[in-house]
Amino acid sequence: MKKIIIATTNQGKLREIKKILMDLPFTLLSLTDFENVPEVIEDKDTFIGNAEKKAAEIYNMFGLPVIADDSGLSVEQLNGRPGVYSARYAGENSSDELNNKKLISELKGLPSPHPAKFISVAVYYDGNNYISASGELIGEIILDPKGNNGFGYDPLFVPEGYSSTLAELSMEEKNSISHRAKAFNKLKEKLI
Ligand code: ITT
Repeated sequence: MKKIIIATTNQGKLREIKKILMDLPFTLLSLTDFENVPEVIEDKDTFIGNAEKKAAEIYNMFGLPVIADDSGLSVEQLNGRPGVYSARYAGENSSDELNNKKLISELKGLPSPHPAKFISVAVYYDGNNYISASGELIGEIILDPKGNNGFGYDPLFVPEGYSSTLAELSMEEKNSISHRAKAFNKLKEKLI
C-alpha cells in the first residue's frame, strides 16, 4: 500500500488526523516512525505558508508523500491572535497549560462573549503538486477551563450551538464538527 507521512509532532492532532484518514487506501506514517527528524521552523505568517513549508521539508527528507496541518485559534477581541503563533503563544516550547493561562489573562476584563474561531489548513505534497484544503470552527472562549479530552485550547473553546467545551466532547464528536475534520475531509475528497 502507498505510504503517506503525516507531518506533525503534535500527538493530539495526529490522533484526530489518523482517525479521519483511516479509510484511505494508504499506510499512514507519522514523524514518530522516523528517528532524529530535524525541526521544521514555522516562520511564515500564514497557515497555508507554514503548512506547505512543513510538507515540503518533510518530503525532501524522506521522499514520500506528505500531509501537514497548520492550525490555530483566532480571537476577535485580540485582533486574530494568537493565530499562526497559537502553539507558542506563551513563548517558545510553551505548554498547552501556559498558552491557556495567557489567553485567560488577556481576555480577563474584556466583555463577554469572546468570539473566536479555530482554523486548519491541510496540505498534501508529493514532490510535484501541493493540494490544500481549509476548515473553520466558530465558537467562543470561556475563561474557566472545562474537560480533559482533546488538546491545546480545547478546554476553553465552546463551539457555536454547544454548551460544552471541545475538551468535554469525545474525539468522534469533535471530529464531526472540527476545523481539522472539515479541512481533512475536503482534502480526502481531492485525493480520491
Ligand atoms: P506541528 O507543527 O508539529 O503539527 P504544532 O502544535 O506546532 O504541531 P501548529 O503549529 O499548527 O502545530 O499549532 C497549532 C496550535 O494551535 C496547537 O498547538 C494548539 O495550541 C492550537 N490548536 C490547533 N488546533 C487545535 C484544536 O483542535 N484544539 C485545540 N487547540 C488547537
